[in-house]
Amino acid sequence: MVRAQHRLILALLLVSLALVLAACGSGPRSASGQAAQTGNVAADDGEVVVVTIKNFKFEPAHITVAPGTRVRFVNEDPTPHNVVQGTVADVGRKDHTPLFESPELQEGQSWEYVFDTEGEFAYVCTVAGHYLMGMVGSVTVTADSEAVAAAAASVPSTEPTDAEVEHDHTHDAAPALSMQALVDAYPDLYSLKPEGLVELQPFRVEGNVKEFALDIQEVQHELIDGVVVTAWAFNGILPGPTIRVQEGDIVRVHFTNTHHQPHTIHWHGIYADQEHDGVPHTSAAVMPGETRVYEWVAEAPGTYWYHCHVDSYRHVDMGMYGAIIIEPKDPEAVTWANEYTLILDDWDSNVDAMATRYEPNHNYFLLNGRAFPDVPTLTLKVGETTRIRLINAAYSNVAMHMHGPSFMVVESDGKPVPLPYEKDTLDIAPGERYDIEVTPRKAGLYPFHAHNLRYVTNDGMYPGGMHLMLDIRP
Ligand SMILES: [Cu+2]
Repeated sequence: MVRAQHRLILALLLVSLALVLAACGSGPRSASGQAAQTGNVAADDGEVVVVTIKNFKFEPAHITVAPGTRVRFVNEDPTPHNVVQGTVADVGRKDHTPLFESPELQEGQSWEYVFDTEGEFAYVCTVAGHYLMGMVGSVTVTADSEAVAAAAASVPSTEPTDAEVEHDHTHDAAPALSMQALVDAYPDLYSLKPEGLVELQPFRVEGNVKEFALDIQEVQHELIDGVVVTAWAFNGILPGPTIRVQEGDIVRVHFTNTHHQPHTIHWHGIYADQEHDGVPHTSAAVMPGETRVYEWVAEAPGTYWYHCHVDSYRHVDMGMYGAIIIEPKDPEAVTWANEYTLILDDWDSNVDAMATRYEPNHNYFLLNGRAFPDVPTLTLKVGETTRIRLINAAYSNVAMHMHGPSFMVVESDGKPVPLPYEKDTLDIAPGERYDIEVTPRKAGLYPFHAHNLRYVTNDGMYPGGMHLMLDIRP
């Protein structure tokens, strides 16, 4: 009852504010002010047209209204959205000053704007690249009553929706499940590898069809002891679990988006059908709550990886990646005794994942999601060949240098190199993979590290970053 009275008083205040603004001349104006996010404005002050924000879309995306119409934007998504005047090109310009800009609307919140002058008013949602997902709309304001009447047929009624519930929808990240805890909880599904990766087993195998399940979780992840960041992590771990299959397998991945952002999975290096390529604009994004089954054929043995392809600069940087290993069908083709996979990544421990402009300044450099000294030591044996699969998920080239034994470069991007060659320093471009083989002659402890020396620091402190030790045993 008290709450209802408050709403009435607030409504009266807002109506009087609208009247004051109306007296101040022409031009679109916000009826409810920048701070008001709830839709409790009296509906009898001029016409109200409702635009619903749902499933990352404005509905209807285009409306035609008469001057003086109040447009109410109601967010029905669990994800925060906003309404900012401008086209996608406009909002991409740093000097763009929007004519109107709502605050961030949480689920159930709404915001209103009065369109007074005739014209075309484009708008987008600028939250975390949502306009890339098609969150664009426009309002045509015209005094041509016939045009308005024709458009009105497809416009919802002026009745306000019951969207006034203030919903506290915070996205507090869950603490990361440690890799060991995940393996302990689901021993049939996961196995922990000595290089600090978790391998995912198929939940169903029928003939050569292997089916895997991935979801996406916002977790607290520790880069090094005491440095905890928010990550968007496949199955709650960083890197996401490794998918290991055999040449000729048909791979089906059931991806459930258990996160508040749209995502996809792109299979980097795999020649999937277009609809399974995981690019939102050539297939489809997987919206929060949706499940999509990706299918592709493991055509050629080698090292590949998967990553999200929505707003990639942000989503890959937030940790949405994992390794794919396709084993040769012929077991004789495995000529190495032992193997490790290392995924290189760079991280900004201060970045705001939800900022409109995603501008990371990487200050941590990771091997399998962790920085030195919190990375595993790799064990090798004199006279024995170890294959190391290197995947660069970072945004810069990384020159990996091995002390002690040099190595043979045997494969690149999942293809055997025509003539294997010997190196001690290997430049790996973003997205590239190299398989190298080491057959040490002497026992000892030898570093293997990025020779971009900024990458062997943790937030400027040496030693750290992309650095690990090879423990070569007799
Ligand atoms: Cu994503």
